[in-house]
Amino acid sequence: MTNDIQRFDRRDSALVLAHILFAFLALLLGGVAGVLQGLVRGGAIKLPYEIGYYQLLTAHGVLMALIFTTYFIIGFLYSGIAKTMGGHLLPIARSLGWLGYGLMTAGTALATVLILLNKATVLYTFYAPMKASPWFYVALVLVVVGSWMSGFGIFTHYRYWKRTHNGRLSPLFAFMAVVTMLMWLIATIGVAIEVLFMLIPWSFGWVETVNVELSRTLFWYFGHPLVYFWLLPAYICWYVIIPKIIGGKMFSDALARLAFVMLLLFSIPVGFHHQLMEPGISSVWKYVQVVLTFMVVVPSLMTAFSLFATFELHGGSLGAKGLFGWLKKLPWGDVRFFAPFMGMLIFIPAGAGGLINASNQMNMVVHNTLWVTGHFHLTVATSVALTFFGVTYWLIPAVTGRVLTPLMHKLGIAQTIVWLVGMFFMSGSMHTVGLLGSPRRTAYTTYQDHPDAILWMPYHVVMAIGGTILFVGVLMIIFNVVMLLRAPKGYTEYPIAEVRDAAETTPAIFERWSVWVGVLVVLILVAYTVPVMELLNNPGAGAKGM
Ligand code: HAS
Ligand code: CU
Repeated sequence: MTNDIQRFDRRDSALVLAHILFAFLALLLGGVAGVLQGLVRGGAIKLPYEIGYYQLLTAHGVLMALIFTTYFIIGFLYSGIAKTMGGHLLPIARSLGWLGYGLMTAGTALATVLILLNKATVLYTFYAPMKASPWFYVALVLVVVGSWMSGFGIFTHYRYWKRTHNGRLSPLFAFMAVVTMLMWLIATIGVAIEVLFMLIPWSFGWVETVNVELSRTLFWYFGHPLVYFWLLPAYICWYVIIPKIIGGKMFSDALARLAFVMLLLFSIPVGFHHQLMEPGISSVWKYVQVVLTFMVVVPSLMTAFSLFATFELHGGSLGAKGLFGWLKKLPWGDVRFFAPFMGMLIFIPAGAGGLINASNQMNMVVHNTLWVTGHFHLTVATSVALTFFGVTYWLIPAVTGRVLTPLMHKLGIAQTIVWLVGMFFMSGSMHTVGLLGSPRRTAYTTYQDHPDAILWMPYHVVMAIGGTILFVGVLMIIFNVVMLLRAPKGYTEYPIAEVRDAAETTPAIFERWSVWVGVLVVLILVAYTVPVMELLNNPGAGAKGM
């Protein structure tokens, strides 16, 4: 197909590459903070120059969880929009992308400087009443508004494509990119209200107090969809890219779109599952949101089903026999497959841990312990991160016109294995010691040699060992990115799968955005109106800050 050897427009390449490379820079800096804090907590080192543990923890969380992901995601989504919708970006979409990049980069630079100056040691969730320099919040606004610009760029391109294609069904990648960005836009309204109307006036000293519980509620209205904003692009890779890489076809376009619509609907009205142990919210509303949390698990189970079906059908077409015969037919030596597949595999225990978290009684056991830290190092730092790494191996050569060499496959597989080993030790001991009660977000302490703390210590040491292995993994992926940039000139495919012939046709209703946004708004109003009113009317809820 001529379309397949079409090269990337150089202007689009520049935009995509700028995002991807910035993401890896953030990963490197965040990784340095991560390994240091792991060693501190394990009791192996003390920090020099009055650097604080919580300062490093903030840098680690902000740079890895917020900055690495957001830049990578925007770069990836833009590349897929260009690839699947006309071969290049509309100039206006590209300009919005650059505008977003500029704003986000200004915000990131400002935030990083403030964290390094110890003026924003509030961790990546910046809970009040911990108070940062007001400019830290301004920096967050720049990052969020920047990401909106990129979202608008994607929407503009999508609408133009629909208009010029007689409203035809959009390519699956583009549909998923729109869902991801739509969810992001609606979710970030919550954190924007929190920052603009609560944290900024309070940190500048214009008002004296802040309603802590309301600010946390607004944060988690955003914070849960935030984790799905990381996951959905990984799902795009699993649905749209992986079937092509293994030489198979997508199981069903309609099922994939249904899963994404459900993820859009149920990702937002569920923030209370992060606040189950907090006072000020009545248990009725916590219950409602926990029910919706279990709803949002369904599209993930559908995703697991679709993936198994894709692998099975493909294996069957190659003559695989038995329940797991298809495993033998998968391209294990191909890093484009291997890294994301390991991400999928890890997502099974990672998701199971999420179900435990969401169950009120079990949340009492695990909340605020290292178990939760273990949970999100499996979800975002393994399932999502390994998928993004897997994408990088073909994305960089595809947009720069280079080849993915056999050596790169080997380096990539080695990197993946190092990551898995490091995470096995780190996240494994986090989960275990969390069950033994060891709190998260705590610097090195022996609690005056309390017997519990003595019990925890060996696990903290294993965490540090795992963290050190992971840091080697960070260095390896950075090395691999540099190698990709220096690979020989040539052609690398941008893999987009086709749907299998026997799949049902996709109903047009999936692209009736007004319907879905309407249903979503109703769900949000149901889940949040009453509890927010209660929080607003709570006298004495204000705190001064520290
Ligand atoms: Fe979570 C806390 C509940 C998913 C991230 N989560 C966090 C935090 C983060 C995070 C960062 O209810 C900490 C926030 C903080 O700092 O306080 N989480 C869930 C639930 C799910 C879930 C129910 N979380 C994620 C994902 C994340 C993420 C995804 C990031 C990307 N989480 C919670 C709760 C808390 C929480 C509570 C608060 C805890 C507390 O007390 O503070 C679910 O949506 C998960 C559903 C997933 C599945 C798995 C499906 C499996 C698939 C793979 C198929 C594999 C194949 C390969 C085909 C049901 C799709 C097969 C191969 C073979 C060889 C067999
Ligand atoms: Cu959540």
